[in-house]
Amino acid sequence: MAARQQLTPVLRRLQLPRAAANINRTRQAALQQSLSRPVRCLSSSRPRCFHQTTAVAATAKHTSETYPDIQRDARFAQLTPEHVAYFRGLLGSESAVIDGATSSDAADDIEPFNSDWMRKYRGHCRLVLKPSSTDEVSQILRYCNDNMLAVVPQGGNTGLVGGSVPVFDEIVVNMSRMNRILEFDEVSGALVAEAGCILEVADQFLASKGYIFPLDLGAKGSCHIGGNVSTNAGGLRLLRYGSLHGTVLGLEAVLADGTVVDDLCKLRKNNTGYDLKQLFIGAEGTIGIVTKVSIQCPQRSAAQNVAFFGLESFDKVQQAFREAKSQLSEILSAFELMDEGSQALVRQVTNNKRPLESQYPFYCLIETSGSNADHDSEKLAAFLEDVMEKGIVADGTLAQDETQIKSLWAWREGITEALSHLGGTYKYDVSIPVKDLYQLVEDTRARVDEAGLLGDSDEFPVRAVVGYGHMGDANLHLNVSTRRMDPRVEKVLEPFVYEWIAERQGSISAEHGLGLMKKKFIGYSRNPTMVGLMKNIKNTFDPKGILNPYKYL
Ligand code: FAD
Ligand code: 2HG
Ligand code: ZN
Repeated sequence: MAARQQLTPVLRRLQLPRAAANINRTRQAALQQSLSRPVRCLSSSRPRCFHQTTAVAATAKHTSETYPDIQRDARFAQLTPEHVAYFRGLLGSESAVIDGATSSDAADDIEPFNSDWMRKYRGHCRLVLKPSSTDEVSQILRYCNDNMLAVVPQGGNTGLVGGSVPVFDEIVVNMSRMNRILEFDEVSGALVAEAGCILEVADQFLASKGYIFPLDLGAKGSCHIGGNVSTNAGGLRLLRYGSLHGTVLGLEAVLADGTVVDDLCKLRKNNTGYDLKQLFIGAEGTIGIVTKVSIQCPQRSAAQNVAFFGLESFDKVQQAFREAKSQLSEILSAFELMDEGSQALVRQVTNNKRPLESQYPFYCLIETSGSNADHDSEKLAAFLEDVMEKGIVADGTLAQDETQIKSLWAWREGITEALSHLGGTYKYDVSIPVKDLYQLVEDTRARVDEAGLLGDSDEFPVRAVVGYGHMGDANLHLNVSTRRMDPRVEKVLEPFVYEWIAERQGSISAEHGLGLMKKKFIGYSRNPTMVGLMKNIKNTFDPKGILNPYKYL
């Protein structure tokens, strides 16, 4: 707090008058001077430290109640004590089998595997299996296929579309015990690890070798790399490192009948027929269980810098993005967008001090990663100076050390978690041409408001309609934050949002996948021929349909 008071004048000097398009000479000199000195204005509280108690129900309604039109597939067998005995015999250790089928004591232990991260989807699973090897996964699936037992592959269970939990009594095959790092080539940067390895663990291992995992996201402390591959997760640095379709070198997966597909290539180049591994990237557990992943990891940058700034309009956000690409080019590693509504909710939940003195309709977070700290921070400061001078950015701050970098990132990474403390959230993860990106938030807000559902007091189900996301990838997260779930809200939002996206040839799922949530809506982004081809692929890999049934295919 003392530090903040002391340094506030520096911040003020950084701030331009709201309408300023040009900057006079004296001001320019002051700005130059202040930008060349690092700013210390950030909250000292730890990121992701939430004070408000959750308004979300401790347990969700069962999915089977919420979606009465989905019926249990009668072809699937009911679990019997004989089935459970087989799995106990196979997996041995007590902790590898959570059995709620033959014992009623396991109800509490099973619950976390039945409910998703948002507490929006909840299944009736009575058996959780935790294999520790590819061979065990293979034997589990072969047995399930022979006995018509349906299965849900599960990683860290952080998915946001209801794909990772059962709908009825499917068996959960949880991958958390297959968590070993198997190989790392310090020359090529190829990492091979088991699917249940936690993303942050893999990244920390790589940090010790001077490398970085080419994916980063807010759920890194819980999600698995197998889950990341299965959802084709995008995250915060796709702008720099590209999608998993490019960085995954190979994988190992087990098909529904127990066949092990060994495509654990460690080479960047391999043009030998169809690239079948690509089918598993983003398949969401519908065609096989990913057991191992081989991935190309880039060198970790020696220097990281972060800037956070406020802007008056979405038009200015687009201008700032163009300038960032041209001025920061090869060192730019993230360009993230947050609107004022999303930041107000983070503030409401965390009580943390805002990075900037005033409030603006939009904020951007820019990260650079390069090899020379001084050079990169000079470049970033010069960029910030330039965009402020041109009247594109109204106010900005540069992080000075690791703690400040983390604090600034928390204003972006912490949005999803903050909203989860405030009630339910309707989430739409879309990509559309950048020029239209924020219009969706405005149109949705107007629509919810017109329906009389949006307001500041308790009588209104919707608290706020906010937008944020990966500006660098034209990926918007439209979040409708509610005080309670209310069917009227969903009716106003769906299919409106999907129609809006389809009219602009956008994608109704940029990075989270389809899961159960978007099952009905796949047709807004994929034509019948493509959906038909997907079904053919599903039938080839999983002819009895035991893998993740009821989800998007
Ligand atoms: P799960 O949630 O367990 O499963 C997801 C899907 O993959 C399910 O369909 C499941 O059946 C399948 N699956 C899991 N493991 C396997 C396997 N080994 N083999 C076959 N199928 C499998 N996503 C992004 O893309 N970008 C983000 O920036 C991002 N940020 C997030 C921030 C927060 C706070 C949270 C809670 C989520 C975020 N997500 C994000 C969503 C989620 O973290 C990702 O989708 C992640 O990749 C899921 O990994 P998981 O291990 O938790 O998978
Ligand atoms: C993010 O970018 C994640 O923060 C989650 O993809 C987005 O909660 C969301 O809608
Ligand atoms: Zn995202």
